[in-house]
Amino acid sequence: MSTGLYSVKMRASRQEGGREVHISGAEKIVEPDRLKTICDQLLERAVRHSKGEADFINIKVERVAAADVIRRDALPVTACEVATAEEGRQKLGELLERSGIPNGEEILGRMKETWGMRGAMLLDVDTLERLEPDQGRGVRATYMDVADSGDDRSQKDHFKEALVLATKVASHKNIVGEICISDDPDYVTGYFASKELGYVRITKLKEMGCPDGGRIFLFRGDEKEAEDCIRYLERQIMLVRI
Ligand code: PML
Repeated sequence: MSTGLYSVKMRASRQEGGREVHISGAEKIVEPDRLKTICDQLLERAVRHSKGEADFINIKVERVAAADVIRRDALPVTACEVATAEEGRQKLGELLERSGIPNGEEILGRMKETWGMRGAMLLDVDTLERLEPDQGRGVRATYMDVADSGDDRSQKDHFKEALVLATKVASHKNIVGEICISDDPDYVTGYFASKELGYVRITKLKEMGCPDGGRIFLFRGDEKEAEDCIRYLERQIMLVRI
């Protein structure tokens, strides 16, 4: 029996007025016998997206050694119902405070720098310095999936994909929290996540129809730890038990 797995990544975009507009992206880690089905499903997702037609679709398949994969339980999930985006933002401020993160208002004000970035901002919570080597791109948390492969994977599941990503991100020792607002105009639920507070869903963080969204990974540590954290976020392979 083969012990290898495959990482499959899909990315779809369109050129608009000389710039690349992101349409859809997803990734999976799959057993060899599911590789073709998953590629078909991701292709299907790329060509039928509410953000319109793609003119560039990339599907990248890489073999990964089973020994390089680590497994973690998902963060515990709680939900916080709010009536307005303003109330949601206040909730984020409270969660930052409860996490011992200073400068909450300033950090929330930095969210707008993430609009349109492919990756996340990696922010030193004490100095408020951005730590990504390429600030236009940000840091991409990648090489992760749900541990159980019996799922129907043909539809995007914002919650499940975000929980997997948040679990991987929060598992690094120097990450003290994460803030996420979806960039999907039809999806207003976002979250705060950390080792201590788990994954806290906030039901409204923006107005319906608004395309602005992004992520900030909140970091505390030194320069060498920042390098290790970026390597971990971008390269470590993780399967998350949900
Ligand atoms: C995204 O669009 O990628 C972010 C999804 C956030 C999911 C929030 C949730 O439903 O818990």
